Amino acid sequence: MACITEAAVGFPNASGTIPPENGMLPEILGERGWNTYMVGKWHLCPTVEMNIASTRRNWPSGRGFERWYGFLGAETNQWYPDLVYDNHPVDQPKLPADGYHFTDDITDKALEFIKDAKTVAPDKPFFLYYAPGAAHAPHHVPKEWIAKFKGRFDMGYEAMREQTLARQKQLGIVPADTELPPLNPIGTPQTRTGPDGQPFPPLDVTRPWDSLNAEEKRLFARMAEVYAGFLAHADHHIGRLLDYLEESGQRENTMMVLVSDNGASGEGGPNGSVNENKMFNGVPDDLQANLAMIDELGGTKTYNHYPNGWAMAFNTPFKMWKRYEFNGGTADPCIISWPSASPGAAAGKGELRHQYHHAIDIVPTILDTLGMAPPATIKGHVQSAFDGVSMRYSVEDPSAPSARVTQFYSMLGSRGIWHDGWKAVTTHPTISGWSNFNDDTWELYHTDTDRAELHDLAAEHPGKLRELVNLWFAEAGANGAFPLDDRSPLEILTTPRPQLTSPRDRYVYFPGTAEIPEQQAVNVRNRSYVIGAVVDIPAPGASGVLFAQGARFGGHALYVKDNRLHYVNNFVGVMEQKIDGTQDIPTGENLILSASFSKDGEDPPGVSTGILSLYHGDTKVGEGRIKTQPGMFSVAGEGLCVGRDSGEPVTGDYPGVHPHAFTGGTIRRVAVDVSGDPYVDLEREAAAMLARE
Ligand SMILES: [Ca+2]
Repeated sequence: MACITEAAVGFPNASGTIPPENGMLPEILGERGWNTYMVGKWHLCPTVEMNIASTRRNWPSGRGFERWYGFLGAETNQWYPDLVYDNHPVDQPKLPADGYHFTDDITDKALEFIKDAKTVAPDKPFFLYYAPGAAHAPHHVPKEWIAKFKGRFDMGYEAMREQTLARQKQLGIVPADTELPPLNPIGTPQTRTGPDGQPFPPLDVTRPWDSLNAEEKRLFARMAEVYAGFLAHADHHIGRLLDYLEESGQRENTMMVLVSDNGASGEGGPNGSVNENKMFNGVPDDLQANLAMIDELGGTKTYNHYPNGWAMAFNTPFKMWKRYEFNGGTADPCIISWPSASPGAAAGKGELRHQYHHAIDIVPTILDTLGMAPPATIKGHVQSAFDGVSMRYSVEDPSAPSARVTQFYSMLGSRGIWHDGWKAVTTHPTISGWSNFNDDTWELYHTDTDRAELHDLAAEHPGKLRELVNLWFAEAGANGAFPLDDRSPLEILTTPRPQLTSPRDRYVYFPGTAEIPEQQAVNVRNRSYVIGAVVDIPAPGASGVLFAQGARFGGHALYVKDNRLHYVNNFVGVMEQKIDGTQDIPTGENLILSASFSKDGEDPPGVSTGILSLYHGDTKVGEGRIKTQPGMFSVAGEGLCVGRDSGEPVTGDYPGVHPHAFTGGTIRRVAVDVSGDPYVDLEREAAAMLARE
């Protein structure tokens, strides 16, 4: 699994799947008598399998977890999560207005799972994989948690880096002579262009704090306060798990491993974002619009991310962030609490270790601690050999040399390799579209002493650099890292990927079914479409959602309010384009209420513009010019539904209460036609369908 499923290109190891020969810990432990639970983020199955019709072979339940509760995709709205429970999507137990938050919810579930089995079999061991949405975007957290950090980031990101580094030195986390890299360590649009003259990606430029005006400083500092609140809130809930273990006498008999999954994220770009979906759609963020939302940050109206200056500060003392193979993208904290009975546990308490290790070393460490050999086969699949090694030796002997010798890295066009205390890394901007990988500049660092990768020794040690670059290619071949792919987010996200059924000209949906994930639903991007609902309305007063796809941060919906038909197209959360019916909804059976978008141009390229018309049967009752979203409505979740809008609503204009169900009539079905045929043909087709019933 060379990259996330949303960037899968279908080559071996870039298919969004962890192959069965790479067995997972719950698959191993479940067979040996452990109960196995997972809550939170999965993101380890292909998008084609993130739906109710798919095989569950790559779901947590297919990979050894007996019980699970969380979301399948890359991220989820923490107020309106894309919840799946064991084998099917479920509605959240309560709404944000009633105190719902995802971290709170999954922690309750984790405790429930453990307690359920402990009640029946107190001595049976358990394995829990707890992966909160925190602190991935969106940074959603109750206001009181944000307030705890008021003013704490006013010093700006450069000053914060200095304070953090000083504390790290005091604690002995980094060598005493560690220095801070400059902001913009790989260049700026002024200093660098691609091999074919391509621009330096503006997303990866950091604005110096003293170049910001007072309003920008206020906004950027608030974004960091929100993030800190989100993380502290998650920490609080992790504490609830520890409290339970303590109270139930299991604390000293439990091994705990705490890691983050990559460096802090630069996805917020130079200015941060109140809606990161803009980035995925190639829509620039607007500072004034963001400023206007400052008091909403962290709440239900934002899908927010801090500016990349904070990513660098939170990665102190490293360069760059997630997506990059500099240490800012790859170095993570790892805290291990050993069961008190394990060798060296008492000696290692509260101590630091400096040996080089990687996430792939965690499974061998746990098996080693349990005195358990990995199985030769799982469900008939012969298992691959571990590249990772146990870290247990380091507890017993802090001065032992690193048991790892080589670690290979490659991500979205950035490449690196660590070998025996040295590291070679390219300065290639990720998701830049620069390509021409043979022209990449490789830098060489002695990271045993230079953790911040500040002193490039490539010119001094060309032989060492050659050795490492050659080793990178050998490891890349062995790990299926080719082809390299540095295309833009929009190109990557809109690349066609497998669907369970081949694309159709016409999709028919029904009320009362599970939400249809966007990847498996009709694709209305950059084309004409007609949404037609066939309804029975016995008397005036029908109201609610006929069709909805997406959310506040991008989506569209057809609904009835005040006895009129309405269509709204929420363009990337930037603007709601609303078309209102000008006549009262008729009553009767088999009425066709529809919205027809006729594309007549693109502005800018890739963004369709055209006329959206509303109809009652064949009578036009409204029209207006709109533009439609070029990329996905949502990175994950917020699918298509009929008769309600699940999760976050597309608009605040709906009548009634969440999920704004259609009432006062019956929806027979909703058809979405993308054949490009004119409206009248659709109606004829609909009439023919009715005749066949
Ligand atoms: Ca929704």
